[in-house]
Amino acid sequence: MDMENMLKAAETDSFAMEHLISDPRTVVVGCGGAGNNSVDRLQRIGVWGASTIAINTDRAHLERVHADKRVLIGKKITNGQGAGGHPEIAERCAEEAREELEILLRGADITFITAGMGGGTGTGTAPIVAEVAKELGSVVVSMATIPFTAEGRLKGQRASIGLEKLKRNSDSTIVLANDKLLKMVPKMPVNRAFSVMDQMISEVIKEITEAVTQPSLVNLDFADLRTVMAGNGAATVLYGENSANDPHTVVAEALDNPLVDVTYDGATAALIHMTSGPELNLRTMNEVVRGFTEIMDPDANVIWGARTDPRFSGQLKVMAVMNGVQMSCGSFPSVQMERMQTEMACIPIVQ
Ligand SMILES: Nc1nc2c(ncn2[C@@H]2O[C@H](COP(=O)(O)OP(=O)(O)OP(=O)(O)O)[C@@H](O)[C@H]2O)c(=O)[nH]1
Ligand SMILES: [Mg+2]
Repeated sequence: MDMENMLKAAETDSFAMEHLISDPRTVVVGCGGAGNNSVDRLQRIGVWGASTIAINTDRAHLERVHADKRVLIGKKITNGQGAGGHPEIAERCAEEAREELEILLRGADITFITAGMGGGTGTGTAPIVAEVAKELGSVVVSMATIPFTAEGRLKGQRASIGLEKLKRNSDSTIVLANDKLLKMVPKMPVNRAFSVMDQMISEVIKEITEAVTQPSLVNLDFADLRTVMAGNGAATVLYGENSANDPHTVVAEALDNPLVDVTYDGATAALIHMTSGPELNLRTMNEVVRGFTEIMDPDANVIWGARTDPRFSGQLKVMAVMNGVQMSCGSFPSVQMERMQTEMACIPIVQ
């Protein structure tokens, strides 16, 4: 990933947005403080064709957020003051608002849900929002961050439990570890580091949406997305950007930079999308796709698309969503973990 550009974009909101075609209908829902902040950033960079919804139990936070719709839930339960780190309180708020959620989410073909796991509202509400969207027939792609080790053991445990529920209710759950920010932007104050994460989340949503909505050289469509995302798996997003002359480096860069610790063997599906200048040729495309498939399960379902854009002349940008990856237990370093044999779930050991 080109960190320089990512940082610049995070700070200036200058990331150029093309207009998206609004079919299929995309809805992005941010749950809780972190989710609301990601939606706020997405709204600022402006994904045309995707509508945004911010959901919170915290009125003060919600009032600061830019979104097409802002929904305060559980007014009688939290008095608009947040769930105070209690996912079970937030769950009650979401259950109470179920009908309202159904009205908001009806008609969406793709629902992106974003939340920071570890607090109350995002952890408690995101799985219920996912469940409602799924029941309405939408493809549900969740993007969840897991807390910094430094945030402590309790948050790690809450995050782990919330993430399992979210995974169960989503077609695909993209996990991003905040600790990865320490490697990428170690000296950055925490608020700005969070804004880098929010920027990444926004860009992934934009990339996936564009991959299926914008006309491409090799087209991906909504049915492809549904195929790749189905299966209740954990997914990771990989980004690489470099010279178009060197597709190997772009793929290596992408594979070296997962936003959570994962192993790729056994990965069941991937959606690969590349963008390059008009000179993009078949050989480059082939090398990129081969670079990913080589490290995946031989039976993996790989779907890919490509778009040319004069602004990317000489450059090659690759984004891949890999589904069914194994999340290493090291991803929850604040909690001692044990890997379950049968499933990829990580369960906390309470000492
Ligand atoms: N990406 C991102 N992550 C954040 C941000 N703020 C907090 N986080 C992470 O998200 C986790 C949950 O925090 P919040 O989203 O503020 O919590 P909440 O869901 O609003 O929960 P309550 O306030 O307890 O109701 C934290 O433990 C952090 O790891 C943010 O602005 N952006
Ligand atoms: Mg909050």
